[in-house]
Amino acid sequence: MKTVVNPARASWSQLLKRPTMDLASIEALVRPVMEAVKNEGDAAIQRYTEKYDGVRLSEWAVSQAEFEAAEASVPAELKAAILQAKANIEAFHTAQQQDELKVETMPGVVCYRRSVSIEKVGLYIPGGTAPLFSTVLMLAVPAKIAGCKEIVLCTPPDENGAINPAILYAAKAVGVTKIFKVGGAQAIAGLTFGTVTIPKVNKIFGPGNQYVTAAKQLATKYGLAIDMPAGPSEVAVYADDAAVPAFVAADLLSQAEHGVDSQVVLVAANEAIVDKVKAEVDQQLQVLPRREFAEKSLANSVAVVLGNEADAVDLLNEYGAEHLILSVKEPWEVADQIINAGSVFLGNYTPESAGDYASGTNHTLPTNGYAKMYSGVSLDSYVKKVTYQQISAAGIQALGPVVETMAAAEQLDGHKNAVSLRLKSLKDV
Ligand code: HSO
Ligand code: ZN
Repeated sequence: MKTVVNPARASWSQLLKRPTMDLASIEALVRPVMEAVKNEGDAAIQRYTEKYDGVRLSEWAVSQAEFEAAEASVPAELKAAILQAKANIEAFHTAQQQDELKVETMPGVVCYRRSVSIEKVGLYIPGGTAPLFSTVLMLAVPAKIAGCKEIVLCTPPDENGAINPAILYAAKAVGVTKIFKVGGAQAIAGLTFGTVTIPKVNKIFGPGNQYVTAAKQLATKYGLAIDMPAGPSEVAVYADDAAVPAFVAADLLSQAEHGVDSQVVLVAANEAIVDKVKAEVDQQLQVLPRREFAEKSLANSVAVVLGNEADAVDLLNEYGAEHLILSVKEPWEVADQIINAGSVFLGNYTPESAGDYASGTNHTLPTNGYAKMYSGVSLDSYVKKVTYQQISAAGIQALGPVVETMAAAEQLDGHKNAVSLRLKSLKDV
């Protein structure tokens, strides 16, 4: 992790550059998978599962017996933790339900907007080195609260054709019952086109490797929606003398351990803080099981010393971190000035891990600077807003002439007529 002291503003964007992803070359690999699933359906899914997951399955849907075996094998302590996390995530996301008011914009003209759930959603849960059953909660809890009719979950099988029991337990606890042992681009393709086994959905959610990310991007070209463009996970920590160096180091490492391409940024009020944090990082790294991942991602990372708080805030806003931890004396004062971040963690006792698992906020968040224009997953991600209006006879008499004038000026007589006929019919009464 290199350290830069008071860098000039002109150098910030170079300094904060994320490792670039070459999506175009990956897209070339993923496109044939999408096409094959589109044309051959389940046969292609089976072929790719055998090729990439090393297992030939005749049945991809998780059976009742598999759910029961998972239920029996997850330790009681983990079950209780999952249920507590679920309750907190439910509480926070239920509070996001809003009843919108009916507004009478003019006498007799009533406008209304309502949230309507997206009917069919697909949730992707990656396999790989860490089984992210927490992501099952993050994606399925709001889908349930929103009232999505069909919630389909895809996750890759291991070489024995099995799925991590905690993933199955979490899915069952939330009420997802359609789970398919299919991963990678072939899973996204199945959800995009539908096969005999896998239902076609309207929107796909969830993290994944670069193949999954590229496949999700392609899904949008076939008319589906996706949660957001995804990139490697990241955290920025802003530390002043109120920070505890050991805590800051642990927070940096908790994110760095995700993968070799994770990014961490430390912004510190002075150089002494950076030195203390780095010493702690070195020490904590020694005993970290995923040390190899963490070391590699730390090599891509940077510590920036900025003595002036206003400069630090500007730099953090320019970076737009997925997670931002404010380990400073007055965290709310700084937080109020933060405009670009996926999720903000305030004070010494608020590790990112809390939000990753159990505090209640969602951990599916915009990476790669997308925090500048995207929000993380929330209840809103699972609904569309439909507007309604009803105009009374008196209402159209008041509003009609306005529409007639505008329609005539746009030279759209058909539009004008739709109003004029009604006004005339009212005059005739
Ligand atoms: N930090 C990850 C989420 C996660 N962490 C899941 C642990 N499990 C992306 O926000
Ligand atoms: Zn994490």
